[in-house]
Amino acid sequence: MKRLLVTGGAGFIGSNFIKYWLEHHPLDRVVNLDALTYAGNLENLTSIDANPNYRFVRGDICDAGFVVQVLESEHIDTIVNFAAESHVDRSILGPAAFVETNIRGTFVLLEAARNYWDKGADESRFLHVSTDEVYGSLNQGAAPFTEQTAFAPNSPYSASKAASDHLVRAYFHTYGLPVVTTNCSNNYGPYQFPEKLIPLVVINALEDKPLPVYGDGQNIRDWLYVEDHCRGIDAVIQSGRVGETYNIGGCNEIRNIDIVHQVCALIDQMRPSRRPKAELITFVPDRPGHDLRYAIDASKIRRELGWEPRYTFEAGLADTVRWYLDHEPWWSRVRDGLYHQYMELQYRKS
Ligand code: NAD
Ligand code: TDX
Repeated sequence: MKRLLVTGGAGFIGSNFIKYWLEHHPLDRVVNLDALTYAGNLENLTSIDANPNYRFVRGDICDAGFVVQVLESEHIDTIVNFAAESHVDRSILGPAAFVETNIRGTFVLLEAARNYWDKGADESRFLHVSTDEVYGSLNQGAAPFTEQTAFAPNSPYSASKAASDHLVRAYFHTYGLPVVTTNCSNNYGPYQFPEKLIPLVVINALEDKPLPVYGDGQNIRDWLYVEDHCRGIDAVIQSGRVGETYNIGGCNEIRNIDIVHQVCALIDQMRPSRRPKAELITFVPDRPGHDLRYAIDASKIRRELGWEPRYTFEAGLADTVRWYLDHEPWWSRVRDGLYHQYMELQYRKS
């Protein structure tokens, strides 16, 4: 039986992960430590509220005293660090929070784990959830990112994640902390906050608002259904080699403009209206420093741990669009006053 501390468990991937974990490892205990920023939402977890093996604690990963107290009182043996500021556009508008949570927060967690596990925790493990964006941008035709690709982050977000990955690596080499890092490509699926491309486009299309495509829409991301990411993290927790990093990706490169067209076609089909949704597509000024292309070589995790994505993009995207159609109260509620302020600031030039 494991005792997990999941940080950032009220966000998109963290909440999917906690539900995945309790379903597949029902005897384990999961403590969810989350600050409930704009991106954290306990509504994502109502289905497990009553599970006696689950507990939510509100707190900040930068608060060392609080983190230590949770580790000790819950006898944590496994830390899964999702907590982060995660949106590239927000990091361009205001990078300070990214430095604070992503770099200092990870440092605080590492220090707390080092001190706590030094007192004798067997079988302990610190899994740091990171991103493919630390590797920078690929030109067309360049080979996908491997675990050996040199870091070249281009946004304040990716730079802060790269810094945290370096700290995690250093805690293994210097202190022998049992760390593993996963670098995953773009996730999509239920409960993703509607500032990210896919949910933003779905919701704007449903409301007949412009569908903003940055630049010429030719940028490419490698999309992975969130449940496949959760299974990858599970495999690395169970059997990943300590001190290693594992790339996780869908082998599924798609141009932004094609994604937007696919979302429009799904909505036209699932909720027919007089005007095809693709008519709402609006090209808007590009994201500063916009990375052209990400692509993951996931052969290491496939070879060592037998992980492979199970969802095709067609199936995953259709499920996702259906989920947003069926969960209007969820996305209506997460769009509070601060969300509208952010949207105004981000898309004001459009
Ligand atoms: P998210 O923004 O949806 O959720 C982040 C969560 O962290 C929220 O619940 C928020 O309240 C919490 N949080 C933020 N600051 C905190 C703090 N100081 N202390 C405690 N909790 C705090 O993010 P996501 O998309 O679920 O991403 C989760 C992790 O996965 C991040 O580390 C991100 O870098 C990484 N990642 C995301 C993707 C993706 O496509 N979304 C891909 C690869 C890696
Ligand atoms: O309105 C938009 N229009 C647009 O063209 C938005 C929000 C995005 N885009 C483009 C920018 C990207 O090329 O779509 C692509 C995807 O954008 P995001 O959903 O913001 O994701 P991205 O910037 O690629 O980063 C995501 O994947 C890696 C996550 O937000 C990160 O947390 C993760 O590390």
